[in-house]
Amino acid sequence: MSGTTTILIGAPVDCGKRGKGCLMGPDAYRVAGIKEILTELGRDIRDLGNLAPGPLPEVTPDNDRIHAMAETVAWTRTLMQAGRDAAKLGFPIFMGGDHALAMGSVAGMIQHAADLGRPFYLLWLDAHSDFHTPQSSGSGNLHGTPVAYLTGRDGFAGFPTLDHYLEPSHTCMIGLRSVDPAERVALKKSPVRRYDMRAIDETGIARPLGDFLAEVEAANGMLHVSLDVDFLDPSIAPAVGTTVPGGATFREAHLVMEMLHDSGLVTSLDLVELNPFMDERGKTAQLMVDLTASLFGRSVFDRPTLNHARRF
Ligand code: Z70
Ligand code: MN
Ligand code: MN
Ligand code: MN
Repeated sequence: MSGTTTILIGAPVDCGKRGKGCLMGPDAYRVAGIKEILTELGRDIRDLGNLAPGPLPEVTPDNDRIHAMAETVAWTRTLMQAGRDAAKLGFPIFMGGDHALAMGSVAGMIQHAADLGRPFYLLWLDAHSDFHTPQSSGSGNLHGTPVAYLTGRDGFAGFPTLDHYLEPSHTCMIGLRSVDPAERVALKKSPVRRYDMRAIDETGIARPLGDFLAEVEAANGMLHVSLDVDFLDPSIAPAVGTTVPGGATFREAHLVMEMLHDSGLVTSLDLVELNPFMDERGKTAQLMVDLTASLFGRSVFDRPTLNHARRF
């Protein structure tokens, strides 16, 4: 991980779906001690506080199912700029907020990587593929669309046009178990790498992740990790709007974070979909912070061999 400065960006985005509560996420991470825990791991923390979306643009949604498009566009602009600025100073952590925030956070990181002339990669840890366009989305919830937007799929008129888009082949989704038919059709035609829970059961989670990390390393890429609470099994992470059974276990999730740490490749992170209103005595917020600690190097013992990318 480059440098020691970590920039906490509060992104209380709550417009990506109808159910409310993700706006409390950033403060729940602070209460769970994100700053103190990362400080202990040697990071120099700057907390930018909670951002607010800019002025609402005049936009016309593609269809009347789409929920809160203007607000989502405003957040996308704000987070793209804030992320781009933060990435010049250190490692940005976007504390969500729902997954619609990734339209801005990841867009900013893509532009930052392009500024540096480095290839950009995205690891999407989620039960969902979030690969809908505004046309294919049945729910109209824009938190189900960021990967489609970021890879430059058609249908996002009114959203910011990007100078650089994400290469679909540089995207890896792990944890999938709720993919809608239209997303499945689109993914089938796309080189996005995707691993569902069956793949994890068959090979373990280390293999697909190790393969992807080896590719990022070979390309000298920058890697953004977008961690959706529902990647985790709801028994360990209940604080989420729609629970999907069969998620990653505590040990799988920590292993992912430990491997990411050892790879040294991760340059930015989203923590998304935490709904503290649905939590049980803060356990989900605490787990997300503990996983972040693993990503920043917390471990029981030092490992003699770094670079898990080559070990699986
Ligand atoms: C479904 C939709 C979704 C959560 C993303 C679900 C999207 N594919 N849900 N994250 N929790 O509505 O588009
Ligand atoms: Mn998601
Ligand atoms: Mn999800
Ligand atoms: Mn490539």
